[in-house]
Amino acid sequence: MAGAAALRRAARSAVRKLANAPSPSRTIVLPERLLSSQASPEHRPRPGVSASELGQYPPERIRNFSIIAHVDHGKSTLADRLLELTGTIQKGHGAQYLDKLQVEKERGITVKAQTATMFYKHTVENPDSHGTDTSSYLLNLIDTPGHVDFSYEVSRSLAACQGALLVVDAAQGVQAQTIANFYLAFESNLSIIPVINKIDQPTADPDNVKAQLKRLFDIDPSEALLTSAKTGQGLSQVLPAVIERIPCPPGNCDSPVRMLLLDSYYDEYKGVICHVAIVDGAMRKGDKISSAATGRTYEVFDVGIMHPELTPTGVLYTGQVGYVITGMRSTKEARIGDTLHQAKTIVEPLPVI
Ligand SMILES: Nc1nc2c(ncn2[C@@H]2O[C@H](COP(=O)(O)OP(=O)(O)OP(=O)(O)O)[C@@H](O)[C@H]2O)c(=O)[nH]1
Ligand SMILES: [Mg+2]
Repeated sequence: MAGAAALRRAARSAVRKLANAPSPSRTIVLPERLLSSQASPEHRPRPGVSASELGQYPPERIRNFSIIAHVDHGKSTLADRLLELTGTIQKGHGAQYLDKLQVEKERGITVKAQTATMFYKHTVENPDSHGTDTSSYLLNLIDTPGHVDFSYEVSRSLAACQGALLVVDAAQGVQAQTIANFYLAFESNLSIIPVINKIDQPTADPDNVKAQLKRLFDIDPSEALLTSAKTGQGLSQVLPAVIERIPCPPGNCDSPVRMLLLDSYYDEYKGVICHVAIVDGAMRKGDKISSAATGRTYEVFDVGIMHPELTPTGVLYTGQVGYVITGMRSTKEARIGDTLHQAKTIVEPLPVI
């Protein structure tokens, strides 16, 4: 059995090795044509979610989680099913919805992490009233690539999360990137929910996978969820587990705004779009924000959530993950891991990712 101290030592050493290894994700250059996303009708923006609606989700009602796994174990398919289950997308859209890039559609693999915000009603039994209580939650899901070349995408996604679904193919079992990604999540102190997927396959052996998870990661077999993202079996347990087992984001709602810049891309019409996680405070359209890395100041022209496309809200509150459009002219100004903060305010930069 891997004891907690031994596990932590192994995780540290694995994460150090990953950090020192030349990162192919930073050196691989994909042709521009393959990196473009095509806006199909279902990928076009939807009507906005109002600021007052978003204000109903304080940190206690928010969960931020990644889906991590070895390549092809079913992360993006599971993400699709969760988006369908919450009504964020319609059923029957075909290939993996969050694999938006041309290269992902052509090759059937994920190369870029994608965030999507979902609204979900969670019902629990109330022993006092002998009835049930239902509360609404805002869930931010980040689908990550499983291929080793893109592991940097996983590390930076985890920086915006408090938990992760560790998906393992029920027939293949634990593989190289299962181990590497488990260590990344473990070292980031995330709550890890094991999900044994593809249980519909004739060669599925969930008991063997449970034994592997126990032996390698000291995960209690009873914690594993058994799912088939293909048939839908077991999926109804996933979001209740996310709410019950993953902590809400920490952060101070009353402090000046401080946010982590997770990713950026250039849109022909809107300019630079930054993905951010709000750590403290709130950011509103019209606010002035500064970059801790460059010292430059920008005005917030648009802000919103990925629901699952750009959906303006006019504001993002503590613990929420979304996008911001400022006057940045080039993605070179948007440094991944930078702390963006309220202009003319001195803040402590967030830990480097
Ligand atoms: N039989 C079966 N096939 C599945 C299931 N979930 C996913 N698949 C299939 O497995 C293949 C890979 O699925 P993806 O969702 O793209 O896997 P992924 O983990 O996102 O892959 P990368 O992002 O490239 O690492 C696809 O052909 C899916 O249709 C499942 O529960 N059962
Ligand atoms: Mg994928």
